[in-house]
Amino acid sequence: MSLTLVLGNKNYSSWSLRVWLLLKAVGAAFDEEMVLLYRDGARDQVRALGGETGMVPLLKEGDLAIWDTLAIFEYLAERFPGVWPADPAHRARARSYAAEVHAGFNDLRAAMPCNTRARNRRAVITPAVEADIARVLQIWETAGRHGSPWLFGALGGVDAMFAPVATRFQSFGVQLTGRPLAYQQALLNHPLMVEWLAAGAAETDVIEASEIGI
Ligand SMILES: N[C@@H](CCC(=O)N[C@@H](CS)C(=O)NCC(=O)O)C(=O)O
Repeated sequence: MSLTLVLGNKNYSSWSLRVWLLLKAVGAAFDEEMVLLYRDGARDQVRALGGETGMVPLLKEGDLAIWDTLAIFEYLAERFPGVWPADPAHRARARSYAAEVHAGFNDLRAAMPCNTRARNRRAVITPAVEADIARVLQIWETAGRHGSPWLFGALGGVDAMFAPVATRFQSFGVQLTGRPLAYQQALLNHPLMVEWLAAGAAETDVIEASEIGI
C-alpha cells in the first residue's frame, strides 16, 4: 500500500516539515497532497481525508489515516530503520527530546512562528521565550558527538523535530555560536531541507498571523 502525506503550506507548516523530512530521510516513497492552511474549509478538507483533528500532517496508507506528528513518527519507526537511534539509551533520550518538542516550547513557537522564507524578523523575547531558547541550545550543544553533525548519528526523528526550530532562529535572527550554530547550519544546508525551503520560498499564499516581527 502506498503512503500519502497530507501536508500544509511548506513555508508555514512546521509539523508538515518534520514528517516530510523524516519520510525522506528514511527513504520512504510517498505522494504529497497539499491543503492550504487557514483557508475556509481547510480543516474539513483534512477531515474528509481521515484526519480527525482537521490538522496536518496526516499520513495515509490505504484506509489507514494517522494524524499527529509523534504518532506518525512511531508508525514509521515500525516500518523503517533510522527513525530512532539503534542504541536503547540513545533511543530513549532521542524520544525524550522529541516528546519535549512535541509537547512544549510554546512560548518560542508563539513568538517566532514558522515562516521559512522570512528574514530579519524581530521577536519579543520574554523570559519564557528566553528559557525556551536556552533549553534548545542546551540540547543542540550535544550535537555532533556521534560521528556526524546530528544529535545521535544519522539524521533521524529527533533532528526532524528540530528542523523548524532551525528555520525559526534563522527568520528571527537568533544568534548562535559553537555546536548549536553548527547543528543549525547542518540542518538548514541539508539537501532535503534545501529542497523543502525552496518549495516554501516559491509559494505565494500568505498567512497573516505568521507574518509577525516585520
Ligand atoms: N499536534 C499536532 C499539531 C499539528 C498542527 O498544529 N498543525 C498545523 C500546521 S503546522 C495545522 O494543521 N494548522 C491548521 C489549523 O489549525 O487549522 C501534530 O503533532 O501533528
